[in-house]
Amino acid sequence: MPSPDLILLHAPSVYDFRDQSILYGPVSDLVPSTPVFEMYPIGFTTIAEYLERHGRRVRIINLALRMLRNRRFDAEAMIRGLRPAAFGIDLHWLPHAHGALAVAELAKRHHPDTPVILGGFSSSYYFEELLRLPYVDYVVRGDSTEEPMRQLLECILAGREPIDVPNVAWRGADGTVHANPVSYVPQSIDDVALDYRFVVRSVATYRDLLSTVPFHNWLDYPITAALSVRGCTQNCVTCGGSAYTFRNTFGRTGGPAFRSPERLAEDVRNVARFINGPIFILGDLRQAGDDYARRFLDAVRGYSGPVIVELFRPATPEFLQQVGEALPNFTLEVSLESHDPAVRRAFGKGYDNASMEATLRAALDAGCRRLDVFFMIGLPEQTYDSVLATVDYCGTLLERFGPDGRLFPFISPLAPFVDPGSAAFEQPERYGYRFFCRTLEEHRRALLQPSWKYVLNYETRWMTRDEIVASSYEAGLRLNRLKARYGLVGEVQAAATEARIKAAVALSAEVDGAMALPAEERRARLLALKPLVDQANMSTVCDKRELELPVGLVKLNLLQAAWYFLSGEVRRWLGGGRPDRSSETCQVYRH
Ligand code: B12
Ligand code: SF4
Repeated sequence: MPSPDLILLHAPSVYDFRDQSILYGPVSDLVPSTPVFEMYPIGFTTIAEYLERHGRRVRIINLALRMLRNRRFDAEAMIRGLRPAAFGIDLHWLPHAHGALAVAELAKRHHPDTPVILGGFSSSYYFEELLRLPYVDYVVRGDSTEEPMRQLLECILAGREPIDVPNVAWRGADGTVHANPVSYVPQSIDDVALDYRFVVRSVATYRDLLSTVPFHNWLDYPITAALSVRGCTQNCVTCGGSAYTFRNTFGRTGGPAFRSPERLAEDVRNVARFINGPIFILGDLRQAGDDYARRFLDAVRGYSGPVIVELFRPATPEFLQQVGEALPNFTLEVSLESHDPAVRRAFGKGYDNASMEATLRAALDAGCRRLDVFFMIGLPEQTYDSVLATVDYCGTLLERFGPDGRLFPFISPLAPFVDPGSAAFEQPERYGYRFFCRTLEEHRRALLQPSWKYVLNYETRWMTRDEIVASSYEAGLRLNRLKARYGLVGEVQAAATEARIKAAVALSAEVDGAMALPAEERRARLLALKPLVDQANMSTVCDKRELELPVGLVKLNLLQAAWYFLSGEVRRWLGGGRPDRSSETCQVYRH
């Protein structure tokens, strides 16, 4: 088995989650991952594909997934046995603050001479704090690290300091921290690709399928995505991926980078050659202008597989008709955040209910297969009563649009963290937020708290942490009943969700009780609760399966995958490189 130049490791949120008793709560209900956040960043695949295209060997290891699937899987032993020229670890999502650092420490402990590189959005924000840790050697900043990583690897292999490599920060031999500017910020994403042949080849080379699987039940529900954009035109105030954060933290002053619409359409078709699951087109297609959206729809026209598109603002009936004609099997996702336009406006979205309701009507008329509508808890100006009024509004929407079962409302708390670098994190008073954690270390420690109430890094002027938790459970209960009434979930599933929420509420109270005990007693009490906590830790306020679209029985096209693997190898052997960079894919529900 060849020794890779770079091994990319994805850690669980909390490294020793299998031994800890933590009531995670509904922190990951609206994404495919479990609360372990086992999904690795799409960027792992674009980095790996790019480096391989430039002659390096890269391996991805999803440690989080391996640990989740097998209680006895020994992550430390695996790390000890690896021999790359460098380790790359994502601290992309802040909820990995504990796991990513623990894995970095293990990599350094067992391989003191092997450089440890951190990257991702949270690493970019906290790079100075990271470089004070003795087990972190480099941080690659920014939203586009493929080329900086290529140059950094060259330096590492040649034993040089990366003095002229853009976006890289590092600790020099004398312990001084150096930070090159984040100057590599490309304006197009046509030069990167999430290429499934990379994954297929990697599985064959390292004889290890599980390490590259993106999330827990992906093999049963292989949702993928096509990426239209890096950056965002919107300014949702709690989002660490807003235009504001991209400008201030990732050096993206010139606006988002887009993939050309024709390439994006090609991506959709390419993904479908391997995988029969739904494809999520990430980013509102109108972000780069109506012409971009029209060109994409023209290019993708006739693709008949399930495709999910998202809207960041209301759309015209004409636009939705065009989507329906081009993609006959489309699902629409839209985040209204709240029923109350004042709350929505305070969150950064300025549209009213009437224009969005007209959009929902038009989407149904245009033939969308499903219409997922998302609401959030923990927003500026949002009170406990306002959260429950949002659930009432879901009832109104279901009454108006719901009878044929295509409209699905979801509600979930903003958890566990308001994103670092977001407007709310940077100017808490202006937006009415109070933070319990500011530094990386404070977030790392917060993740070890015994229930999600204590993990939350914020409360608002309008809701305490207790109220955020209580309103989340109450809203979950009420929405579940509504869904049962409208036949969106079956009776058995609805009863199971109700029981799970009630159990979580009771456990939450038990944990609160334990917190009042002296340290030793508290530890014992929390450990005694662990079996119940583990049971409550899967989906909480809704069943994750509610988000799934039907997929066919044959989910992965193995023959096609094998053919691509072999054709790629033959081209490599003939020295022909890898001419056809194709599909950008990831796995998404709501962001
Ligand atoms: C698509 C998306 C998702 C998808 C996941 C896609 C995936 N597998 O990556 C879904 C919907 C599942 C998702 C889930 C979550 N997301 Co999200 N997501 C996004 C979104 C909209 C786009 C990200 C994207 O397309 N990136 C483009 C790809 C190509 O690049 P990339 O993966 O970012 O990687 C590049 C760099 O980040 C960097 N990099 C990343 N990792 C590493 C590692 C190394 C070693 C190096 C060198 C570089 C590096 O280099 C890469 C290549 O250039 C952003 C918002 C935005 N506008 O960006 C939020 C965002 C990233 N998500 C966020 C959050 C909080 C989450 C959740 C924690 C939410 C939750 N509580 O459930 C979960 C975590 C899921 C998990 N890990 O299991 C926050 C992160 C803020 C923060 N600093 O923590 C963001 C910024 C905004 C938001 N609130 O939604 N998300
Ligand atoms: S929540 Fe979505 S739309 Fe809003 S700023 Fe973040 S990435 Fe953009």
